[in-house]
Amino acid sequence: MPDLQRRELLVQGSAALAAIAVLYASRRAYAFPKQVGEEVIPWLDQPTENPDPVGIQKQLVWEDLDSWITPNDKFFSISHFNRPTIDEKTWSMEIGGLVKKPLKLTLADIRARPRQEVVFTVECSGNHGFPFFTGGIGNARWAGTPLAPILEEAGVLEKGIEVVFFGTDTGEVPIRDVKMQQNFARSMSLADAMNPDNLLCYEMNGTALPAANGFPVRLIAPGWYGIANVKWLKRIEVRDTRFMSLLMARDYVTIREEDHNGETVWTETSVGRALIKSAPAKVTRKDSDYTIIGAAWGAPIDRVEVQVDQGPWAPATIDHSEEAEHAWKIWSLDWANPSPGEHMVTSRAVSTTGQIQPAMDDPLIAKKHTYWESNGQVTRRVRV
Ligand SMILES: Nc1nc2c(c(=O)[nH]1)N[C@H]1C(S)=C(S)[C@@H](COP(=O)(O)O)O[C@H]1N2
Ligand SMILES: [Mo]
Repeated sequence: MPDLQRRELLVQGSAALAAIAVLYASRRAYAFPKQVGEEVIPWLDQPTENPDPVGIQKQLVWEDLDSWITPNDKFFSISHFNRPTIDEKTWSMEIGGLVKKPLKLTLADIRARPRQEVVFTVECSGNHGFPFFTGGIGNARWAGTPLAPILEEAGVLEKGIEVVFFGTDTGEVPIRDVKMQQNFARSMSLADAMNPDNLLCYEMNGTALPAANGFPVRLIAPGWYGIANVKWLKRIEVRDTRFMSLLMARDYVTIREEDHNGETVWTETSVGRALIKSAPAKVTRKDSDYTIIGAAWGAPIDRVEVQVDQGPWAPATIDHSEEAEHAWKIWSLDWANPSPGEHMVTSRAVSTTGQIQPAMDDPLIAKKHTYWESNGQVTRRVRV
């Protein structure tokens, strides 16, 4: 699009936004808690039956979202292999590979180190990639000790560029006719691993990590998709080449068609950092007042806009009562006098750097051939 035309559209766009802000007066500053006499209207479109109730547990039921922090007993969990039960008395973790001084840490050693907390929304990158998988997300206060000083203490050697995190869980990994029993493993570049936000985490919302979420110790990598947050840690290893495990280089790979001057280029990238996203959580009714409530995450969120049916995008009100850099933002919008019948509700998040959550027909989403990184705009159907 020529620059001038684009600018004109943007100007018109913001004028339109101002006009409809009056139409949808966003009076509700706090989305939670539920107000007296408020009723939740269930979405007409519901996820299909979970085909893997062992691997995928406790998905978020969006209509039930009523707190910024997701309680542990309602927090989703994913396991690709088995779900190990670990005895903390015999458990310890090694930090080895290309380091001057390999370390072995018990849970007590890790707990004795400086404590750091982060409120971080974990989303599985496959969330919204399948009709049965729309609740692979939760927000928790994680506590542990920073990883970087431990790597520093071990002393990464000059040629170390990659840090591999091995879980205790194992599963069968096939390549052609070769089958191997391997540990769950994911890696990060040394620079990414040294991020001061990364935690060797042993606590979730004030209690020991639940078994499903990685007891006794997991990696918490704020700003990354769920897959990077390796649970049931067993060993951390520094290596001198990129690590091409199942979950780095074959599964959890995003394959896209990109257009480069009329020619198709196929890109294949390993899922890593989270992407900007939002979703409507629920529509509530109190007497004749309707409210749309939702969440936005994956990038520093500037604003969220909501579209009903094919109408204009209306600015939602962000609830600033509970916020953190790596946590979802809860938003709401008063929906004045919806006409009786079925409606479609779509949200889109805009980041502080002007990134907009892509529409489902944006080439970023439409030309993506794999499930992961499904951060396209979410549309829900509701009858009022
Ligand atoms: N060891 C290990 N870590 C793992 C997984 C796993 O199967 N094994 N699943 C990953 C995936 S795909 C996701 S989305 C997150 C989910 O974290 P949760 O189970 O605590 O919600 O854990 C990640 N860490
Ligand atoms: Mo995941």
